[in-house]
Amino acid sequence: LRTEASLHDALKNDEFLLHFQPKLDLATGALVGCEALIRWQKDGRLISPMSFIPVAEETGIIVPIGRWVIEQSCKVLKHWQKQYNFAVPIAVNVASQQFSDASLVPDIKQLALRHQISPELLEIEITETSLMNDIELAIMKLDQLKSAGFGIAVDDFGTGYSSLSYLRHLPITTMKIDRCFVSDLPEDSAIASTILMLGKQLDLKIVAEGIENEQQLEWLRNHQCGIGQGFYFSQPLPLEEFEQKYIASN
Ligand code: G
Ligand code: G
Ligand code: MN
Ligand code: NA
Repeated sequence: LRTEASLHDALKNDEFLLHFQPKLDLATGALVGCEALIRWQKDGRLISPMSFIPVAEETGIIVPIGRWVIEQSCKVLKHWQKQYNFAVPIAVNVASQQFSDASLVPDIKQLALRHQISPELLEIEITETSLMNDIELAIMKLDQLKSAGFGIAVDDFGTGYSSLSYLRHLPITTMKIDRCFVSDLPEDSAIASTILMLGKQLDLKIVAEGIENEQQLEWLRNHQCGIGQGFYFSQPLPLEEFEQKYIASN
């Protein structure tokens, strides 16, 4: 039952966990970051966020769940520092309802401070659509986060309705090309080319999402896309597996 009460119990009983998907430098293959993706472990099964994030947003319980994701990411960063003397940034997804909540910015700052995490190691991913809900307020919040040093990525770029005139006022650091445009590659490359050009003009890092095959990778490499993510490299992995594959070997 994906109800507010069951999500509340899941938080209380510590039933959420994070999987991590690597982001790789497409020129060198080096690990440059990862995305944290929540799962709900219930009765021995993993439940996808697609089946509970919408309810969490409608009921408002996304705020404490999102806070748990950020705090858990801080703990993992701390663990990597201690255990491996190594760290790459962790990107967390911030839902629209969570971004609108007044507690978001103070929460992130407070959690990073409490866990002594350098803000550069935390990146928030916000969809274009969430940003455009209230563009003035979004700019204000992102300014606060960016000036504190946190990374800010626009997720699923190209699928929303960003106003290009506002884009240059958004204090973002990264644009993530939505995977629907990557899946069109190499045959249909108009949108991917345009996003890459735009990102270059605005001096942003570009991440291609959803890379699934060699042909897509080749095209992206040849068109100076800096960073990539997708099943071709790796599915999102449980923490220990991610560490073994990408952190411990460094
Ligand atoms: O891993 P997949 O991993 O199946 O994620 C499905 C969807 O759920 C994606 O749109 C992803 O952005 C979203 N999602 C995954 N983890 C989180 C999270 O921690 N918070 C929010 N708000 N969305 C998440
Ligand atoms: O919405 P967001 O971009 O945060 O969602 C991340 C989602 O994309 C997760 O569900 C993740 O499992 C999924 N994902 C990551 N890489 C790939 C890929 O190569 N192909 C597909 N179809 N999904 C992917
Ligand atoms: Mn994302
Ligand atoms: Na995305």
